[in-house]
Amino acid sequence: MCVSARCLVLSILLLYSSVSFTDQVLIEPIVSDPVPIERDSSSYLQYDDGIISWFIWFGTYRGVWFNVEDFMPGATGFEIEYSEFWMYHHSSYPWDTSNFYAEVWNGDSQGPLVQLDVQELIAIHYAPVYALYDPALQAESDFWVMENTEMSAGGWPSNLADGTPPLVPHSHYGNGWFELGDFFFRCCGEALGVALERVTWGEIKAVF
Ligand SMILES: [Ca+2]
Repeated sequence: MCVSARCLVLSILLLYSSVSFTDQVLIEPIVSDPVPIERDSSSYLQYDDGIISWFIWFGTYRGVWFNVEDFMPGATGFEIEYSEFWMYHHSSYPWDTSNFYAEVWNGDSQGPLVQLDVQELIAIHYAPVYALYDPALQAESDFWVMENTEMSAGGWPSNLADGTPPLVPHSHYGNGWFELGDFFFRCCGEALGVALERVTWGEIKAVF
């Protein structure tokens, strides 16, 4: 089954239940983050635009490839304090389990290579769940935040995506890039390399 056949447009379904969708339905964006999150001064990385359009349960693994330089040019790595996952439960497509593995891997666009962490989380409908890392994970400048659904028989729990595809896809559903938008997988932490350069530059200025 193609990926679009397993994705549903939330608003259309909720507002126009008589619509018979085939492979794809026009996207009608709805609300942004329903739960504002208090964030500290750490760097918060997200590719999604905060406006939900899709939910998806295709694939055993679904992940977002983060390139820290998209957010902080010159960064050589990222110290991850927590990752964040947004799921969506629809009564017509119920989850067979709420449990999933939250995984972090080093790796670039070619795919995850070295696993840094795995934790079992319990998904909540339309609210964030977090994997906390103490001590923080030392990730390279390219890494993946992933949902592993192997506890489910059908790729559940389903996760959210926005409806604004980036020029370079960053969301992957295991068999290919999700080209309709960006998954709501995010992370927070500190960029590595950038601060050091600032300190070094400060010292140089002081000396000369
Ligand atoms: Ca987007």
